[in-house]
Amino acid sequence: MNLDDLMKALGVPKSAYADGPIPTRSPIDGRLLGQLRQASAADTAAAVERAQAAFLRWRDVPAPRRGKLVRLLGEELRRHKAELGWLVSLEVGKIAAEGEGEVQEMIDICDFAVGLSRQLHGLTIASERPGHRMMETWHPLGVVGVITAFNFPVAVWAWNAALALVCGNAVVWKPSEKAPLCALAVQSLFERACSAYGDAELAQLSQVVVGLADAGAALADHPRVALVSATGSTRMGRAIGPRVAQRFGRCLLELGGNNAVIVAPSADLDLATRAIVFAAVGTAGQRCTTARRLIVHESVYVELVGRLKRAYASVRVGDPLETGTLMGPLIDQAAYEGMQRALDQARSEGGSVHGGERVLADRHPEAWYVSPALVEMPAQTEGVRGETFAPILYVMHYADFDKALALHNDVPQGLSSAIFTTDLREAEAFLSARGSDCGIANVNIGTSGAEIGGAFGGEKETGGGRESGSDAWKAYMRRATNTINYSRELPLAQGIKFDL
Ligand code: UN1
Repeated sequence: MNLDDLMKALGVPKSAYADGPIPTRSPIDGRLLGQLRQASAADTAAAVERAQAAFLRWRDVPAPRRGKLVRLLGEELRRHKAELGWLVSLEVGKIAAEGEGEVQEMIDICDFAVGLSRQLHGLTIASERPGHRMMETWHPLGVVGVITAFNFPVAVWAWNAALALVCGNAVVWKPSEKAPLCALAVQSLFERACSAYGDAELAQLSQVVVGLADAGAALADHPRVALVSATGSTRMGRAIGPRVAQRFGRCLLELGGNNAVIVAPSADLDLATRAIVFAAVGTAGQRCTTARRLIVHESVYVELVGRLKRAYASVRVGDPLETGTLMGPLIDQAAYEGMQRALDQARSEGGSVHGGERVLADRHPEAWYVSPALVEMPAQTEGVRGETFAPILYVMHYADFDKALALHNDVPQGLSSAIFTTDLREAEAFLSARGSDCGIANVNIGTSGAEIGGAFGGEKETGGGRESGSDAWKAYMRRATNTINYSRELPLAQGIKFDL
C-alpha cells in the first residue's frame, strides 16, 4: 500500500505531513515518510487552551452521551483497522499482525469505555449523623496530557483517551517524535467520529502536539493540565514526574520494565517455550512488557535453553509487512547501538551471548535488523538489572524457589512477570504478597500481551500508574465527598457540641 493512499484513506491531507522541516523515516528501510513541523512550547500551551475550552462544554454532556462519541470512534477504528494497522507497521516496524492487534486494542478499550460511561458511580456511605446522607461523586478533571512512546503509537493514546473522554475530559496528546503519522491518522479518525456524532466542533476535545521533549515539558508545566499520563522510559518519567508534582498536578506514569519469567521443574515446557519466545522476541523486544529475564530451575535448564535456541533460530526476521515475518527491525540506529552495548556489557560480566548481531544490512543499509539474543548469565549482574529496549533475553538458573523469587524481585523495575509451573503451591506463592512485586503477575502465560480489561501498570521505577481496565478510570476523575443534611437539626461529627 502506498503511503499517500493510506493517509488519504485515513483522512490526513498531504500538507499535514509533507511540508515541514523535520524528516520522519520508516524503520523498515529508512525510507522518508514525511516532513513534519514541530510544535513549540507556545503551540502546546495554545493546544491546552483549546482543549480547556472544549472541556468546559463537554463536562456538561451526560456521561452515557459522551460514551456515544467513543462508540463512534470505535466504529471508525473498526472500519480502518487494516489501514491504521499498516501505518503502525510502516512507522514503527511492527509485524502486520501486531500492528492490527494494536488497533484491536483501541477498539476493545473503546467498547470498554462505552460500557463504563454508564458506570461512573461512587459509593453511598453510612453517615454517623441522624438525617444525613453521605456519598461520593466523580467529576471530570479537565485537560489530560498524554505522552506516548513509539512502541505503541496508537493503543496507548486510546487507553487514555477513551477513558478520559467518557469521564468528561479533553486530551492533549504528545506522541513520540518517532511516530507522528500515526497520531495524525488517529486524530483524523477522531474528527470523523465527532462529525458522525453531529458536532464537528467536538474535535477540539483532542489536540495533537507533534513535537520534541520541550512540548512534553510544556504539558508537564501547564497549570491547566490536571493529569499527565506518560508512557516511556524511566529517564523520561524522572524528567516529567517532578515537574508535574512541583505544581501539584497528577501524574500517571508507565515507565520501564525488566520483566522476568520463572520456569519451575514442573513447567509444561512446550507452553513455556512458545510463550517465552513471543514475550521476548515479539515487537523486536520493544514492549514495556517484553520478557527480558528468564530464571530457570536447574533441572530443566539445559532442556529449555536447547528448545529456545532452536526456536530462536527459526524466528524469521525481516520486513514486518511480509507474510511469515515474526520480528521486524529495531526502531533506529540508537536502539541497535544500545543493544550492542548491553551485549558487550553482558560479555564482560561473564555472559555467553547467542545471536544479537545485525542482519539484512546489505538489503536494508538504512535499517536496523538484528537476530534476537539469548544470553546465558552466571548471575543477575548490573547489566541484567537495567532495561535495554531490544530483544535480549538474559537466562539464569536457580535451585531454590525462594531464591528465585528474591532474584525475580531484585531489580529496580516492577511491571510484568510470569511463572511457568503446574505446582499449585508455587503458582499461588508467586501471586501472593511475598511473591512477584510487579503490577502484572501471570501463571502459565508470558509477560506481554495484556488484555485491556485489567489495570495495566507497575511498581517501583515503572512509576506506579494504572491505565486501561478495572477501575483505572478513577485516575481520570476527581472524587467529591458530599454530605447532605435532610433533618432540621445540626448534629456535628464526632459528637462535638458547639451550641451558640
Ligand atoms: C507497552 O509496551 O507500553 O501487554 C504496552 C502488552 C500490551 C501493552 C504493552 N497490551 O504487551
